[in-house]
Amino acid sequence: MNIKNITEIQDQALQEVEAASDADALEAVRIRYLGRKGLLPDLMKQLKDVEPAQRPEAGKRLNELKNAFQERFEARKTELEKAPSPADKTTFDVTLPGSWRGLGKKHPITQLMERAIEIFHSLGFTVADGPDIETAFHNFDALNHPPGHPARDETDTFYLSDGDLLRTHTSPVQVRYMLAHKPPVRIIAPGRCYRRDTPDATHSANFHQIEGLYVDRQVSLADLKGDLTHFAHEAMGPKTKVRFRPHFFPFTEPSVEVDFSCHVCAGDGCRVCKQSGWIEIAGAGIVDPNVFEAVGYDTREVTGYAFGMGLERMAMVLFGITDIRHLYENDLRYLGQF
Ligand code: 2NL
Repeated sequence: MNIKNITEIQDQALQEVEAASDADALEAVRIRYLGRKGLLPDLMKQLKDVEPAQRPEAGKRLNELKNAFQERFEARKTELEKAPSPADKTTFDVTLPGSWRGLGKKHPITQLMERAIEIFHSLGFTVADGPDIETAFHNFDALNHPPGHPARDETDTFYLSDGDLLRTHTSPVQVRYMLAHKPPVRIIAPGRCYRRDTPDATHSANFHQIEGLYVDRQVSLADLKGDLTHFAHEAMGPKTKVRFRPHFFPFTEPSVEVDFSCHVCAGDGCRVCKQSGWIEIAGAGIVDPNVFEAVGYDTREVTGYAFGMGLERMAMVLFGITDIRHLYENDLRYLGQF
């Protein structure tokens, strides 16, 4: 040990004190130099080996080192205590561009439902809704499904233990509406429906329908044709053709199935319409008098038309979706395309 040595150690020690970036680092520096097994106590012990002539000077320099260290240590400690914590120091650069998280999108079923509502709204329809859990009366009896009708079967309908059920169509919404309002009626009932189907590419136990009901004096099949044709032109383009084929539904008589000309090939025949040129869009008909009797409407005063369409089916043909399950797997990369 010599005087030059001590000066170098002092320079080094003071630099380290200065460089300590927080209280813990500073304490570590103090322990390294002044701690019981630190460098300074060690140097003090070595004093006895220094040449007697130089010993007083060396001792003095060691004391100076200790004092200088302690002084810088205290100063740095106060500095760090006053300084804001690293978290507080984080500054916010208001000129940086924000991070882009991408826009959300409506589910294709929601998009279709909102568009259909908009179009029927322009024809004077208002939206009605009702419960998903229904009574057998509102879902079946009032809709001319006699006891023993196959749709009522436990293999087709989800029943609750009290005999109520998950609605199999949105028609009970219209039944409730008619029970609560006198004619005329012009409503649409969009919503979730449930059927006990085994899921596959075209069947889901949970799907969406939009139904419409128009009741007034002298409502006819001509009104139904005109309104659904207007809907076709608005939804699929003004060149869309519409055709009605005879069919059967328990709650309408006569009943029809409604086809729109294929939006992909305009009727020429393609993969989407299975070479027929037509796509089946809705079921409809003139409300059966038994339905009006169940809700207390006078069948000598009023007639009505009703229709129903499945939104998943429509989404599949419009958007070219090949498997209904894609609509419910909620892969945002898939759904974001529509
Ligand atoms: C289909 C067929 C249809 C109705 C729904 C209805 C409602 C009342 C009275 C009479 Cl309150 N009818 N709804 C009528 C005919 C067909 O839907 O294939 N839907 C996907």
